[in-house]
Parts: sequence; structure tokens; C-alpha cells
Amino acid sequence: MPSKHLYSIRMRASARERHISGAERIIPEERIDATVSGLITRALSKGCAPDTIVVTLDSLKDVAPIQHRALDVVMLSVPDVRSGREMASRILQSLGVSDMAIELAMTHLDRGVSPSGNNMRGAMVLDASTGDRLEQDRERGVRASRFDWSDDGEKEITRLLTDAGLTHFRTREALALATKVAHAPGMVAELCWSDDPDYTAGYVASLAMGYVRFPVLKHRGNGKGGRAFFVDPDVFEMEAFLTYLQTRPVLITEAGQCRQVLDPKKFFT
Ligand code: WAQ
Ligand code: MG
Repeated sequence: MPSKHLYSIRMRASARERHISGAERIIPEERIDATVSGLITRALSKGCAPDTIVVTLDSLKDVAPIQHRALDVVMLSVPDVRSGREMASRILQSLGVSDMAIELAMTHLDRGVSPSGNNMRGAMVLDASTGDRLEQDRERGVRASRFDWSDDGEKEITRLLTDAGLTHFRTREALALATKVAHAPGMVAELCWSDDPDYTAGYVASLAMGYVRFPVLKHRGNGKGGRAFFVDPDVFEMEAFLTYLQTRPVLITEAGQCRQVLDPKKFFT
């Protein structure tokens, strides 16, 4: 893709002031029409009709996107929420996130991350040692923006994920987001599960261990979900973190590896 004519497109939809869906794309100018209409179709096809859909387009001008290879995908076969969360916690611990920070993150995600008990549009930012929340706006959270797959990258990852039995667009999108986020300065690890009541999967992502995916991290029917970005308090600097997450365009140009771990106990050995 020539970098000259690239645009960042962001969509977010809300109903009764609540966030219901969002998406991020980086595309060449000639695909603006098709992309915008696709994103609006997506916003309208959510269970509840949105009151507001905001689509934002920004030319990337002459800023060439940073290119990253996607995180490796590790699929852990856990049978239920309890074992999923237990395994997710062990992985976060091994990455240096404290027990307290893990527990606080999971409690927030279960309750609804914003102070009013709703889902946020963005993510929580948690001190990986204390679990303190560092984001300024706790209703909105921090949103990663300006990232997408390149055409080649998207083809490659779609093939790889499909071969592994992962056909939902959410997996591909979450992997792109997690790859951008993992490269943020001061970032240790991300914990995520969807806010969609029918989508129980989630992941722990980090540069060190890749995108570790769990088929279940919450119970079906639960509409609470979100993202926790754990950061290293020794090096974390909010301004640099936000500049990277919100403004630096990132294209994921290459898939990583993808493997399945059938016995999660063997993951660490
Ligand atoms: N930046 C930061 N946080 C975000 C962003 C963003 N760009 N987009 C969404 N969030 C937060 C927000 O609080 C949402 O409520 C929450 O994440 C969940 O978003 O198969 O579908 O779009 O491997 O519901 C993970 C597993 C699915 C995918 C994640 O997230 C898989 C998912 P959702
Ligand atoms: Mg959602």
C-alpha cells in the first residue's frame, strides 16, 4: 500500500450513552466509501439499534505506518471460566503482574469497568504492581487507534486462523489491536474479554508470550467485558504511552505462528 493516500477510519456506536460497538481501519483513499458503509452496516446489525454512530476519517498524510509482525497465537484448551481465569492469572504472574493487580482487573471487568458499572469505550490502564488505575477518564478509558492489517497480512492471518478453526472476524481484529498495544512503551501485558454476551473468548497478550487465547474467560450471557492494559510503573510515562496508542499508525503486515496447546498444564513446561 502506498503510504501517501492512507486514511485512518474509526467507527463507534452508542445507544443511550452506552458504547455498543467500534472498529479501526487503515485503508487507501479509494476504499473509503466501501469501508465506511461496511462499518455502518456493522454498527446497525448489533442487537440494539444505535442512537449515535460516529465515523471519523483522518488522512495519515505522509506519516508512514510502523509495520509489525502479529503476535504469535497460542490457543489454550480450557474447559470452563474457572480454569481459564486461573491459567490467565498464571500467565500474567509469570509476566510480572502482581496478584493484586490481576484480581483488581478481573473484579473491574466483572462489575463493568466504568464507575457507573457500564462497559467502557476504551481500556483500563493498571499499574502492574499495585493495580492502581492510571487512566484519566474512567468512563471512557484509553482507546488504541490507527491500526489495521495490511492486505497481505490479512490474507495470511485469515488463512492461518481459519486452518486453526478460528473463523470469527473478532479474533483477527483483537489480534491486530493486541499487537499494536503490546508494542506500547511501558506495556507489560493485556487482559481482555469481550463485552458481547454471546462471545466468551478472551486473551492475555504480551510481546514475551504472544496472544494466548482462551475459548472461555466469562460465562455466556454476561454482557460485561473490557480490556486491562498492565504497565510497568518503573518506566511508564502516560504521555508517550497515549501518543503511541492513539496517534501512531500501525499496520500488521505479517502473521506470526499459531499453535494449539491441548493440555494447558504443559504450557509452562
Ligand atoms: N482500545 C482500547 N479498548 C478497546 C478498544 C480499543 N480500540 N476497542 C474495544 N475496547 C474495549 C472496550 O472497553 C470494549 O468494551 C472491550 O474492549 C471489549 O471490546 O476470538 O470482541 O470489541 O480471540 O467486545 C477477544 C477474543 C474479543 C477474540 C474481544 O472485544 C478472539 C472483543 P470487544
Ligand atoms: Mg463488543
